[in-house]
Amino acid sequence: MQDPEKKFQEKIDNEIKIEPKDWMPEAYRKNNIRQISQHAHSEIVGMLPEGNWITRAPTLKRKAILLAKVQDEAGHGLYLYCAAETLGTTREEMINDLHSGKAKYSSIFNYPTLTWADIGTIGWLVDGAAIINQVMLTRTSYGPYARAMVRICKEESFHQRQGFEILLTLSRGSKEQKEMCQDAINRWWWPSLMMFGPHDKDSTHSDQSLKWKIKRKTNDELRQNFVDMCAEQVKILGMTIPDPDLEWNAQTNHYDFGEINWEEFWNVVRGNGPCNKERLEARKKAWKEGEWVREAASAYFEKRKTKSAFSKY
Ligand code: BYC
Repeated sequence: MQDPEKKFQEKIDNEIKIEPKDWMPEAYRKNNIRQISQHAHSEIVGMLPEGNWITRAPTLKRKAILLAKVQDEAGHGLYLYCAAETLGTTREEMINDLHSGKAKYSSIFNYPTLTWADIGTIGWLVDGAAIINQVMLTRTSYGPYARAMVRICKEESFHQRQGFEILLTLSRGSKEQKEMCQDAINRWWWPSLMMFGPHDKDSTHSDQSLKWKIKRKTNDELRQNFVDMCAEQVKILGMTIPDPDLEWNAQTNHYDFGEINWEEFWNVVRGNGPCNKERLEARKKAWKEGEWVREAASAYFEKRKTKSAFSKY
């Protein structure tokens, strides 16, 4: 009989997706649960900074678009929780880990949304960074995660365009609107670069994730793709990126850019960013207040099960 680990690696090498009932190394299962649940939490916590602006969006049209975007994010979180559940964890375990601080979510959602331009900037930069990362994840080796990513990426690219369009409108507006636009870009630029995680040399999971094709590119490679994309797009806005070291390098065919403040990154990841406490409190409150809905849904499910069992006779 063939060694299961060898068979598993052969599948990965031959681009055959790993499915829930397939044999997999325990570390592969755990690494996927970690990443997928962290991703799901990011979608759900990511609804909070934008949700803050639903009642204050400047027009009815903007309000409807923002509402739809935030609802999409709830949907993304749900597909991802379901994908993680296929690996043997439960929704309850994942939520408990988020609430206890054991599970992480993206550092970016611990920054405040101070003006309407922040909503445009989140769409352009945060969703932009998410797409660069997630397009690669449509080819991740775990089947349910890869399939969830295909759908999420389609919606995400619409999100990015709507964000850019908000900024384009502001960048062509009054002096105050232009200043608001530049100020939001200044505040969100560096935290957006941090979304890709630590430098490759400091990444804990990269080697294993690359070997198992959970990740296809490294943190630094994806970050570079993002910088190259934004450095061009910002010209259309007539705005600037707050980095004096940002410069085209004809030798590497990429933009050079300045050093990230890693102390700030780890501080936010460890729970001490500007909004960490507020975000977790909001999630805990929502979970508690939704208890009766979960109970009612379970009771309805049980009732339907009993009914259909009897309807056979
Ligand atoms: N924030 O070994 P590493 C979105 C942690 S977009 C917090 O390189 P890995 C959305 C990392 O977990 C955002 N923690 O890790 C957009 C690890 O700690 P643990 C969500 C971070 O996994 C708009 C340690 O640092 N996207 O959803 O190989 C609106 C060492 O890192 C961060 C995803 O989650 C960070 N930025 O690479 C609404 C994409 N970076 O776990 C929603 C899927 C690193 O050992 N995830 N850490 O305690 C990934 O692609 C990878 O997990 C990462 C990190 C690139 C993020």
